[in-house]
Amino acid sequence: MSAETIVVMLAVIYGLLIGSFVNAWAYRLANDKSIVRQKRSVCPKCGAQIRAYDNIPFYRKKLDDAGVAPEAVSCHGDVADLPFTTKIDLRDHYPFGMFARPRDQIVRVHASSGTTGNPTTVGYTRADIDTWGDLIARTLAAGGVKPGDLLQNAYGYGLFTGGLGLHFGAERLGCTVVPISGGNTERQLKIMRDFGATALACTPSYAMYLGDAARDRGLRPEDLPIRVGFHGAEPWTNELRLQIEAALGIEALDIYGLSEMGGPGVAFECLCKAGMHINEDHYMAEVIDPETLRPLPEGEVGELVFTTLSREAQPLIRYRTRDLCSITSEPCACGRTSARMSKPIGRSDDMLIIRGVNVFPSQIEEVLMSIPEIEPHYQIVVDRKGYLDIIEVWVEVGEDIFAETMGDLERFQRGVQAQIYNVLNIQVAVKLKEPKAIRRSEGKAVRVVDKRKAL
Ligand code: DLL
Repeated sequence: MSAETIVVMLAVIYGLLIGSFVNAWAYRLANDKSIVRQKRSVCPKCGAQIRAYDNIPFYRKKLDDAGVAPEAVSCHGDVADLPFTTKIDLRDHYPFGMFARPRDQIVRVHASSGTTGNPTTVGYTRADIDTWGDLIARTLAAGGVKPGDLLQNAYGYGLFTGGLGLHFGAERLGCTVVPISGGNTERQLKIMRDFGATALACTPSYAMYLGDAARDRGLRPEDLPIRVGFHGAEPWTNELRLQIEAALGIEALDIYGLSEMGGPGVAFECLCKAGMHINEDHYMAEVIDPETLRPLPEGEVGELVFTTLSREAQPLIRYRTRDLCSITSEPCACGRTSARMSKPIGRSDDMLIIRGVNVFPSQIEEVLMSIPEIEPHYQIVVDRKGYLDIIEVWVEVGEDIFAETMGDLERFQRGVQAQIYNVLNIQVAVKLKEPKAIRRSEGKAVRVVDKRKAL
């Protein structure tokens, strides 16, 4: 073999080696998920989806099963192709199975009632808490609240997101917060006047209760320093708004949220009171038909579905809220450009909201069925006394129980009430009924009679 031939062959081999190296490098670049992800995570929608896929085994399996690989989960992908998440999914992964961050990065946990058994837990990283504070500050500012205002926070503190959610947001804005929590109306009215509260946060039913209580004590709206109230956690009407405004002499604004999305602050009303502005920089909203599960056009009433865009601890993809409402992107007179949701007009499941507390009839059934003296016939009767919801649980008991003394009967009744309280955290009145006293149904049993006015 001549020297020239050897040189040519070496050059060819060298070229082939270099070529395959360059190819492999180019291939790696094109396929390296971290590079693809870096590019994608610029878009918050993709960032959230990839965080969920990468860090939550539930989502990895769900998206894999649906044939939606992370590559397909892109800015250009249609969110309608992604599977939904439900409260049952969260309950099934109780307590921390839906967290995308290790437990030592979770700085807070809240919880809300689940359909049966376990509650659903909600985790927050430090950044999540900061974002939440920003969203509540934004909510309060939209109602004209400024640094230096004094917010009386009568939402319940604890696992419920209302109390602490409003608390940190108001501090973030620079308000003075009075963490009075719910109840003790006498003290609420005294503190309101003595401290000079200029803003109020509580459920709409409690705001009305406070208004009535003030009137009963001879207080006029102008005797109360409050200018504005932020009322949510339960459905309420514009008629009730007018009554709260008249009773307390305030602007009464709606605030919407749910534990699964982090709590209050998902959407808020501005002073135009023309629907709630959705914080679209943090939550992507869709309205779907609860039967076909297909997205509905703007303006049509359906079930609200959210995808979180910024939550680190618990990103959720297409979470079905079960709240029925419509969305508009028509400009608002306030100048904000975000889409607005209507007041929720009901739910597509059987969850009841009693004085702001979520109650699933199945939770009550679980308690009742664990008590041997109670027959499998019961009815939950929900009514409204004044502006407060009341709940009675009628249960059938065997003949023999009525042979007991009055004292024994009352003790039994109180025992059942206490067991329900332990699960629901709200007081219910248990009424013992004789056998066959509860009307039987030929079809579906009527377990819940909701006598509150249609919303
Ligand atoms: O209720 C969070 C919240 C606290 C919102 C304080 C506003 C103020 P959950 O206990 O998980 O979270 O209940 C969420 O309550 O799916 C709706 O059915 C209902 N809900 C919340 N806000 C409103 C509202 C809090 N403004 C569930 N209007 C939601 C109607 C509301 N329903």
